[in-house]
Amino acid sequence: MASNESTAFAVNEQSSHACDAIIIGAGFSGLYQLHKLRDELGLDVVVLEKGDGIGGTWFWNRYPGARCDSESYYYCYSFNKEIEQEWSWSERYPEHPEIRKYLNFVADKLDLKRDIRLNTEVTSAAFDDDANLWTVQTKNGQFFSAPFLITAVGCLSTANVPDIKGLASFKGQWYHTGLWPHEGVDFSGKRVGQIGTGSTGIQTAPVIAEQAKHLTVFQRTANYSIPARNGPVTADDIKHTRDNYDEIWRLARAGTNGHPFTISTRSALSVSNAERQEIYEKAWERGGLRFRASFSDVLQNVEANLTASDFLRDKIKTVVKNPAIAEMLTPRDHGFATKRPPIDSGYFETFNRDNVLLVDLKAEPIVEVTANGIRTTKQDYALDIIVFATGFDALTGPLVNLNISGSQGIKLKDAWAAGPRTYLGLQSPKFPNLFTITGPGSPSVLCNMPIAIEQHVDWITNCIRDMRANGQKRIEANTDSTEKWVAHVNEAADATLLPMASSSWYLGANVPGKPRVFMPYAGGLARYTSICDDVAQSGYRGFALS
Ligand code: N01
Repeated sequence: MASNESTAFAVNEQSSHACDAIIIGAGFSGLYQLHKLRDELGLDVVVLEKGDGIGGTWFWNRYPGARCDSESYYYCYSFNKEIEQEWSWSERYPEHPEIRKYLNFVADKLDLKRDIRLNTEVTSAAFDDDANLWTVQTKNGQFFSAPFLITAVGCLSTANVPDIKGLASFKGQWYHTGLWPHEGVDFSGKRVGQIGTGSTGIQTAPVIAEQAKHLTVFQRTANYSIPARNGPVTADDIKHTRDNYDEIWRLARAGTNGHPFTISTRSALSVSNAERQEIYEKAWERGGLRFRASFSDVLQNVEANLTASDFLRDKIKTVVKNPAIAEMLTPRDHGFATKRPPIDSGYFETFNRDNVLLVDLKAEPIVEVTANGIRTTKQDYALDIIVFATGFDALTGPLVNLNISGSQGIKLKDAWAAGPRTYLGLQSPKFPNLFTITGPGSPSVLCNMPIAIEQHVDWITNCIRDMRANGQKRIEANTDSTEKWVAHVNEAADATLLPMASSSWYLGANVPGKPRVFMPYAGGLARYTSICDDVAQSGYRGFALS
């Protein structure tokens, strides 16, 4: 292990900014954390943001068709009545520019921007054990130091571009959806190849197909998808949600996934075939992620899951005209919602278009990218543009890439070499005073994110408040409590069907070489919140405070 001296920075005092807390990232998490620490606790806080604007995931994900999968009226903050009552969404599922507009509205309303440093990419962070101080270095050579460091870097922010032979030789343009050019991409007259059919690929393919001369979709794993049924939000809808927000937020916090609807208490196996079909039909017509809530055991019982999977497989046949293509698009290797279920606007219909071709990569894997396109084991596909909708190094990638060294110089990358080890998804042993918003081991990506974020930020803020009130300067997760939490995260996942999808990014399976560990906490938001509250009330059981 490296000594503390070798990893602590030699800081030039003049270039260093000292404050009470450093937050990395200016998305939903960073903005709310800044507000809480600065405006409620009165701390001196700085937010360091790599992008030249705020918005986090919504700053980077500007691919065609990028919109939220949670409904707009609850994909927003719940902590401020004025914001809640003043803001109006235009669509059931907001598109990325509208979400950025919302976050800018919030940031302006709360006067947050004065404490956000844009174009400031963190390149490393190191903890000084003697001073109980974090020092953060940025790409432009600045240093920031503070007793508390809070990562608000998102769960899906490190692009996963597969290492395909020959990509550098491609004469056309290629893009990853999570790093989309702000000026947009002109697809007109172009032959486009899209790799990936997760939530992103399913959102973007219909839009690209409308704009491009030709689209080839390279599919490795067929996916389920539910129609989003997007549409405008009416004045009546707005009035209804504004009048009912207290109940909406109560429901969202009381549930498993931070959505303001309850999961049915009935088993899919407790009703007749006809009744089950009718319930699924209604959920299909309503659209969106709520389909999952049709029965209590869709994600708990293999037989129950099969009823939902079969219903959705049949729907593909009714939409896609060519039976051979419909079969290629039909998922057979995993049950519905064991991977994050996408929702779509015309995805399966896209394969009825004359200018769209589907390539099954299981039957003909990619061999290489050539100067002119993609070569599979069967043929060459000529392309002008390649779109990588290939997902992210989820949950751990954004944290490990910060190059964090904790107590006695231990690197986060090494501490997590066999998979992330956190206590409550909030802290890791040997990384004192470092808090992670929606980190691995917390419900995070299994939830409606703003609600999960608010719970984490509130807990972290209360913890810092309590520490300051008690004159404590250091908090660190115990190894013992961390090991127990990691075991509990596994138990919670094993009580569901989620670990069954072997190619899921929840398991890190999408990134070659990444350890296969189920990362988010699947025990539900309400249960998780009560565990976190109980830990705090017990005087922070499982943490060492001094
Ligand atoms: O990424 P993914 P995503 N060769 O990892 C394929 C959130 N999100 O960006 O399944 C060929 O799900 C891969 O194939 P396989 C949401 O939580 C939210 O789509 O690994 N193919 C898969 O088809 C979501 O779950 C919104 O076999 C390769 C695809 O690429 C998460 O982000 C919108 C490959 C990647 O799918 C990630 O979604 C969009 C290779 N080498 C996304 N490598 C909202 O609206 C990967 N693939 C909030």
